[in-house]
This record gives sequence, C-alpha cells and structure tokens, in this order.
Amino acid sequence: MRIVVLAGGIGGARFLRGLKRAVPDADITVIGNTGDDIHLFGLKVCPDLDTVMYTLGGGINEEQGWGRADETFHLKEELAAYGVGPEWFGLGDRDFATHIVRTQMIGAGYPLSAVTEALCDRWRPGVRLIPMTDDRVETHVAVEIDGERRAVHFQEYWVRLRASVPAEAVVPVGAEQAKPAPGVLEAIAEADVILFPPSNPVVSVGTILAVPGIREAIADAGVPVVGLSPIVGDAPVRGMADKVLAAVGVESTAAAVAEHYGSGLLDGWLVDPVDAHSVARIEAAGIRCRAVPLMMTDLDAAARMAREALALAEEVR
Ligand code: GDP
Ligand code: FO1
Ligand code: CA
Repeated sequence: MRIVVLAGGIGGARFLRGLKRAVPDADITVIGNTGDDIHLFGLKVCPDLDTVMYTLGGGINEEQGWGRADETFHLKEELAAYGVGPEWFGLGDRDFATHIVRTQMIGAGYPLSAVTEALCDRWRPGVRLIPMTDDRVETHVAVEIDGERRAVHFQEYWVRLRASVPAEAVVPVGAEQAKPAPGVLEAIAEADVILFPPSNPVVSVGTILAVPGIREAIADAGVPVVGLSPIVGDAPVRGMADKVLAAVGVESTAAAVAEHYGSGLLDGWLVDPVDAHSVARIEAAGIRCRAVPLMMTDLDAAARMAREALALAEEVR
C-alpha cells in the first residue's frame, strides 16, 4: 500500500512512527513542511524535516520532541561568549552537524530534496521524506508589539515570544512562487491513501497545502484523504496551535479544523472520544467522522490511531 502523509514536526513524526508499526510493509512518502525553516549562524535549519528524520531514525530527544538525544550545547555557549545569538533558539552540538552538512551541500548546488535524501541515508527513517518544495518558503507571523505592527519569523513567534501576543496573520512567504519538490506530485498521484496526521493545520499542513499544485493534486488524486484532529477537547494536545488558528479565523475545535480543510479535500476525519459530540456536525459537512482515542501516549496508541485512519479510508473508498 502506498501512503502519502503531509507532516509537520512532532505531531507528524509521532504519528508516522505509529503508522510504520501498524503497516510495516507500507510504502510511505512523507511530504514535509519547510515553512518553519530558518537561517541561523549562516546555517539552514529545517526543524520539521529534522524532527521527522530524528524521530523515525532513533535520534530524537524523546521528552522534548525536537532536537537530538544526549545533546550538549558547547558551540552555542561559545557563540554566546562572542555575543553572537540568537540565544533563544536551542541549537545543540550534535544537531549543528546536520545543519552544517545541509548548508554545505546546498552551497555546492544540491536542492534541499537531494540534501534531505542524503541526510536520511544516515538516519534510515524507513519512509521517503521529501520537503514540500526545494524553493525557499518562510512562514512569517504578523503581530502587534507596543502598538506597532510587524512581521516576525515563525520561530521568533513560537520560540522567543511563545505565541504570547495574538497572531494577526500567518503568511507563508514565498509559497506562491514555490514549486512542489521533485517526487511530491508523483507520490500524491500514485498514492492509495493520503493522510493528514495530527499536525498543526495552519503552520504545518496549511503551509504544505499553500504550495501551488499540492492541494489540487490531493483533491484530484481520487483516493481517500483522512485526517486526525490535533485538537482534543477544544485545545491543542501540545503547543499553541490555537493562536495560529485564531489568526486564520478558525476556532480551536476538532469540528472547526475539519471544516477548515473542508469536504473538497477531506473524506474522513478522526476526533477523540471527548469530542464525540461533534461527529454529527462534521458528517453534516460531508466528511465521514469517527471518534477514537487520539492521544499518542506511546507507540502502540499511535499505531492504533494509524489503523483507525486506514480503516476509515477503506470505509470512504
Ligand atoms: P510541530 O511542527 O512540532 O509543531 O508538529 P506538528 O505540526 O506535526 O504537530 C503539532 C500538533 O500536534 C499540535 O497542534 C498538537 O496538538 C498535536 N499533537 C501532539 N501530540 C498529539 C497527540 O498525542 N494527539 C493528538 N491528537 N495531537 C497531538
Ligand atoms: N523549539 C523550542 O521551543 N525551543 C527551541 O529552542 C527549539 C530549538 C530547535 C532547534 C532545532 C530544531 O530542529 C527544532 C527546534 N525547536 C525548538 C522546535 C521548532 O522550533 C519547531 O519548529 C516548533 O516547535 C514548532 O514547529
Ligand atoms: Ca513545525
């Protein structure tokens, strides 16, 4: 079975680990969000691609959900001693190596998709990981600080400001001009099923869908498209997705997120049992809906979620 998954970082990666457990012989292509990417210290950092690669490859810091296990921060400390920041972004020594290799290869002319493939030669994630695009796309967030409206990089909004000020707009800068990376549209066209994991609907899945051609290819693929809600009990399970949902005028409920994707894109949607009351509303919107436990407390729970998503896909096929 050929499965395509549109993934952000932690939510996407943990779901993918469950999916691999649920269907070990599946051919899984992951289209990764690159809107979170940021250039720091002259290096290109791709947080969501790395989170997927490290999580599936066994190198992730499990408690944190991002960055490397057994990490140290000597390089960051040395840079800070020179007064060179930003100090608010925690790049560890082991992680730095990934960004150095990536930046070196990009400088030598390799596209990000080829670089990602090369990095995955080490990590062996067991899926084909393709960035949504080889072009530069950077999510910026419009905020008002001290009465002044300005745009900040998504990482500055998320990590430095901790989404403590309202997001007035979320803009995937460069997306309109971006082209899907090689293999993205082909994987979608050849998929047997397309899954939206419980990733951030705005800054992860939304950014991928903003690359011209991807949304259309999914809608035209003619195969079941099933998503899992990252919102449980009217709040994100972790993180601050509610802040960026508000910026696009969507309330933080499992039903509102399903309607935001819409029946033109989604065939099926899974909500947690605490949101079972919204099943009728979602089905009225033309999206088949089931309530099943959606907390990825461990690998088995994530695998059960993956099996439920694939079962719903068969129902709507
Ligand atoms: P990020 O790039 O690291 O923010 O990760 P993603 O975009 O892939 O996923 C973020 C979303 O995952 C958040 O909105 C969380 O609510 C959701 N999430 C994290 N853990 C769980 C879980 O166990 N269950 C569900 N349903 N959602 C989760
Ligand atoms: N998230 C944080 O909350 N604080 C950090 O210092 C931080 C550093 C970091 C370094 C590398 C990397 O791949 C990811 C990192 N993240 C960090 C997570 C990253 O910012 C994610 O993109 C966001 O958490 C949301 O997607
Ligand atoms: Ca992300």
